Amino acid sequence: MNSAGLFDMKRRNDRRRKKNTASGLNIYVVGVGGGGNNSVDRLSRIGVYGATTISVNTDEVHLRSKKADKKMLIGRRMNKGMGAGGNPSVGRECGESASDGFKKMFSDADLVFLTTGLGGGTGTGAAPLIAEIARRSGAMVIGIVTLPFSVEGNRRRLAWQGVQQIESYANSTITLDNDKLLEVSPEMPLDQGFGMMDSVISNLVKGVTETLTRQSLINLDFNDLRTVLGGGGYSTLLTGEAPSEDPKQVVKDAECNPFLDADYEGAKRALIHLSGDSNGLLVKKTHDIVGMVTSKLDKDASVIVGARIDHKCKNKIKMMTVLTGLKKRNISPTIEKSSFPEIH
Ligand SMILES: Nc1nc2c(ncn2[C@@H]2O[C@H](COP(=O)(O)OP(=O)(O)OP(=O)(O)O)[C@@H](O)[C@H]2O)c(=O)[nH]1
Ligand SMILES: [Mg+2]
Repeated sequence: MNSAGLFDMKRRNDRRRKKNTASGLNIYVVGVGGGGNNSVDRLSRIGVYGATTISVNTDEVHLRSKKADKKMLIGRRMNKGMGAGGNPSVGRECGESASDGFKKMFSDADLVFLTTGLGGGTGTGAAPLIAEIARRSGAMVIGIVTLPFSVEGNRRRLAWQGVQQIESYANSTITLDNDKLLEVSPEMPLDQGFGMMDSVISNLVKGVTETLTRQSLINLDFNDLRTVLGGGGYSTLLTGEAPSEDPKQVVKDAECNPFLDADYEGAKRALIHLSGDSNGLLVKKTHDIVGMVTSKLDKDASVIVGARIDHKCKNKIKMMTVLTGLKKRNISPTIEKSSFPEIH
């Protein structure tokens, strides 16, 4: 059950929230565990305007080697900075030992992106707790999680339990599947394959953050995001780009992204953001792209459109769309819920 109402009320009532940025929003991107730290490292290297990146891990050596604005080593007293050894209960305990630190960190948070590679000990154990603390602090929480390869055995089962726990606290959770890498590029070196996944994560984080924090032609504000993410149901994401002369190709490109489930038929809410240079974002082209997406939504869907001129998009149009209120998850477990092992 998602206790959205309760948590959001906390935010509305909290008048002590400090605004640390020009946009007035405090946005954090938190990577938990090895996979999560790798995603934050790649995102920190690309740079994301308007957000603070934070890496959280139980593994000191890995944490030290990764780039982030802030780093938090959790559970050092328990495991001496050596990781959670694939055990989510250990990961959770390490998270609990740092819960005051998380509460303090999120005390001024408006939006938290939480990213983790599920299936190991730290991410699977600590990320649900971090989602809960962020949400109880009054922030909106977007989870972006990856599932381990099926051949990783029991990790896949643990990961699904992690998905369900994160979903119960996050406003919206997007699940990516490492197995897709096998379909898309079986011969690619693993780090490059993970890099492709990370670019999906970066597109979402950068797209949403910069949409909220940079001046746009059609501005999206935080309440727009709240409207789209706040209504329950499952979520998915589309990102695509195409030459400005062929605007409909932008949607086709997004729908063909092998890492994302393009089945968004009947979605109840959508946030569609377009960027392009001044020759690209013409009225008719914008209209056609938005129309292509909305033709598949529920007939009463609420749709919020944003657009920004970005001179870096030379002769290109880019789209980033968050779709929510889906009846089914973008990826589903292949095992019964009742067969999940318990995390104690
Ligand atoms: N997409 C992606 N998946 C990763 C990456 N690194 C690890 N994974 C996956 O994430 C799962 C969890 O691994 P880690 O993130 O290393 O685990 P952890 O959360 O650090 O947990 P412990 O090491 O047990 O404390 C693995 O089973 C991999 O499938 C990465 O860089 N990208
Ligand atoms: Mg680890």
